[in-house]
Amino acid sequence: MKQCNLFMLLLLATNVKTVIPPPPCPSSEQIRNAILCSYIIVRNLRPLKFSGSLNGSTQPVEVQQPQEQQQQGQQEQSSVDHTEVPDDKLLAGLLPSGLDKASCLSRYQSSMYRKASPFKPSSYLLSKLRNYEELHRRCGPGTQPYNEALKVLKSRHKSAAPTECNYIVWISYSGLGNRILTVASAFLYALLTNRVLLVDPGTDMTDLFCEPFPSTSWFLPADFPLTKQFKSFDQKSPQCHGYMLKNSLLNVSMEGVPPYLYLHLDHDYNDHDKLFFCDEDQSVLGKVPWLLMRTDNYFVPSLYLMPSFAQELHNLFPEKVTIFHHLGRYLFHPTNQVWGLITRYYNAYLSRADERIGVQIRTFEDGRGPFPHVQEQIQACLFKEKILPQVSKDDSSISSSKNAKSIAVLTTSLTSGYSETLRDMYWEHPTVTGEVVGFYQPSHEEFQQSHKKMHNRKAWAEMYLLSLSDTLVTSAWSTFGYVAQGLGGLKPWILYKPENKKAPQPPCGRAMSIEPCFHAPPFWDCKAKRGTDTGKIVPHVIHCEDISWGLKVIEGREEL
Ligand SMILES: Nc1nc2c(ncn2[C@@H]2O[C@H](COP(=O)(O)OP(=O)(O)OP(=O)(O)O)[C@@H](O)[C@H]2O)c(=O)[nH]1
Ligand SMILES: [Mg+2]
Repeated sequence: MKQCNLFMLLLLATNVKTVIPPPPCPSSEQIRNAILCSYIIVRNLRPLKFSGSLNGSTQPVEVQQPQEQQQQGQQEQSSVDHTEVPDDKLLAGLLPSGLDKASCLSRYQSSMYRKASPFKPSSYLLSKLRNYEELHRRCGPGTQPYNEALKVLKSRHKSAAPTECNYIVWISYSGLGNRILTVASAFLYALLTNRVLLVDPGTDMTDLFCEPFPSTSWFLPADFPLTKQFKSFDQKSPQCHGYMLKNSLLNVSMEGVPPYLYLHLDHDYNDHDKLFFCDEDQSVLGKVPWLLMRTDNYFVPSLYLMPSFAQELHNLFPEKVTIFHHLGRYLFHPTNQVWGLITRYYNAYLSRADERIGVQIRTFEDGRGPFPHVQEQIQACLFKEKILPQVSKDDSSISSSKNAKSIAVLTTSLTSGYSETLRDMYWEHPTVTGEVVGFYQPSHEEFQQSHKKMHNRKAWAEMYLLSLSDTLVTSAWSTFGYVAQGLGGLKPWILYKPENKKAPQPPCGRAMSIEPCFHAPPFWDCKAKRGTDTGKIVPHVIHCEDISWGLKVIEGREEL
């Protein structure tokens, strides 16, 4: 009980105004049946936006060609005006060679648009990725081990025979930013547990992303026997991991394991679902051939708190903050349609500027923007942090020379009002320093429309374009912004979430690291079997800047 009170105090001290009080603490004999003091946050009560197709009819589209020609193809002659084009197509060895160029131009052209990353992947990560590619080739769809594992899945026996290859199936779900972060989390989990990641294509995953692994597919085949059930899986499903634990249908000492389990790691998950993050439960999960995961969370920070994974994570990512940065650049290559959106926009509006500033504006207010307090906040941040030059009141005194430094500001937002106001300000008044500032916003979609192909293509293109900035400003709580900062390796200025329709003070603050925030982590000490503040266990996993109860990875000072 004391722990609960302590934790309650802690959360109150974090200035979270909209938490629902925790359930009463369980007595000690309830041990694994309850986890103390977890909180359902109000953000989690917002309606879910489901974007995946569950009719099982989507076919993987991209077929890998066996060997690429190493010569520079015609289509690689980009008009990008970069004098410093880094000749590092494989991103310091992160990308495998041998994938077809023409069917996925972005993969080997990204280095023409991005500055070389200041972070180098470790040689251990590179060898782990090459081994994973080999595993995926050996066990991927259509292979003998895959067909054998399917037989085990279909047998529906209570106790599954061990399979040569084990799988983690990612179920398509949630907004695009969330999907990118959760695929990366599931892939890291696959690396750590020697599983093969298969991606449910949903309605549009094949339209947005190229195949990342050579000579195989990461997309779940259309005839996968459980696809039609994805939609109905929930916390009450008999195959749900948390449900089985709650009803004592699964434990460490059990001889047999089921052929598949559904992992409910969605923001509304309960204390039993959260036991996924305990080593003891992982030892049971390790024996299950098929794991099907639905999540809208970047759950990597909590993997760091698990002794069984911590050392391996440290070996893979000696620079701890680079997990999503490296995995994101490795996995997510825009398809040619999306790459066209990115490169045409970049070449037309951004490439010639001396400096590129990305401003991502995402509001979580009721009603449509633009909101005056958000406009005020954006301007306050841009000027206070000297991200943009001030404008002069004296319109006649300063005129820009032809060779003045040019700044291109790329804004992304569902509404157009914010950037229009800024653009007008810089048209009507000169800057005090003589620089010229242009504002560009690729789209204003008004509201999320995840069922539309072009809407999602634009969202992906905009996240990518933001990641090409020199300086980045993002909005608190937004996974859209996290993707841009992670891919770009940029520590953004975060526009804090306004409360009560007032511009917050300060308006923004610098992120501690380029890693995304895990919005709904568990607060449970698996070993002591009691509630704990998981943001205080190790120096490199702490609470996020934008969500006080969230967790994120920072560099931290102490080594493992
Ligand atoms: N094109 C475009 N779409 C946006 C923008 N902001 C939000 N959206 C749409 O709304 C979705 C929001 O989901 P996410 O990508 O997860 O972004 P988020 O900011 O974390 O928003 P929530 O998940 O709803 O909390 C995006 O995927 C897009 O479909 C924007 O600036 N440009
Ligand atoms: Mg999101």
